[in-house]
Amino acid sequence: MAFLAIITAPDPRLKLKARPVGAVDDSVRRLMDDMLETMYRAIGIGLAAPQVGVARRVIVLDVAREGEPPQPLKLANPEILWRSGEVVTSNEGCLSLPEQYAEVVRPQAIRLRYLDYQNELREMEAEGVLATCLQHEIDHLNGVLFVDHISPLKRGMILRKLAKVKRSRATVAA
Ligand code: GNR
Ligand code: NI
Repeated sequence: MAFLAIITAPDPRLKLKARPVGAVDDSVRRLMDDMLETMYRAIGIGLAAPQVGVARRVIVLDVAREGEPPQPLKLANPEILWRSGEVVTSNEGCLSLPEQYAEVVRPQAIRLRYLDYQNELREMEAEGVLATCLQHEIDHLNGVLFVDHISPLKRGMILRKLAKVKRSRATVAA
């Protein structure tokens, strides 16, 4: 297992459309395992491969709450088959937009198809926090961040703040 570096915005790699994997083989399984360890260490509930610089359609999640048994999920080539008409608003954060949060409206439930850790084609239905997190991760595979779902004014405020933090860190490092 290895910890991977998480990319933060602004970075062009977060805007790319990731390519599907051909199959979930040993190298994809290693990526999934490393991503899950990286996600747990960063105290996130999801992580998409583009966030660790890999432009492939691979995501991991665990939305179990503290004290509950872990529920790790490792998915490749996830594809949303159905979205509920009902929507919910959640306060979202992102490991690639550290310490930034905003209310995002998304379908409350979804049905999706994906390849599992054994390379089996599966379908699942999700609702609530899991559905929100799955949609957030699948967005990453399409180069979309949660700030792309909010008003341009709020998006600008968050992205400017992050760029400023990055500039000041770069100055200290130089
Ligand atoms: O850790 C995370 N929390 C979170 C909270 C609300 C909605 C989505 C998320 S996903 C995020 C981790 C992350 O950046 N995944 O891409
Ligand atoms: Ni994210």
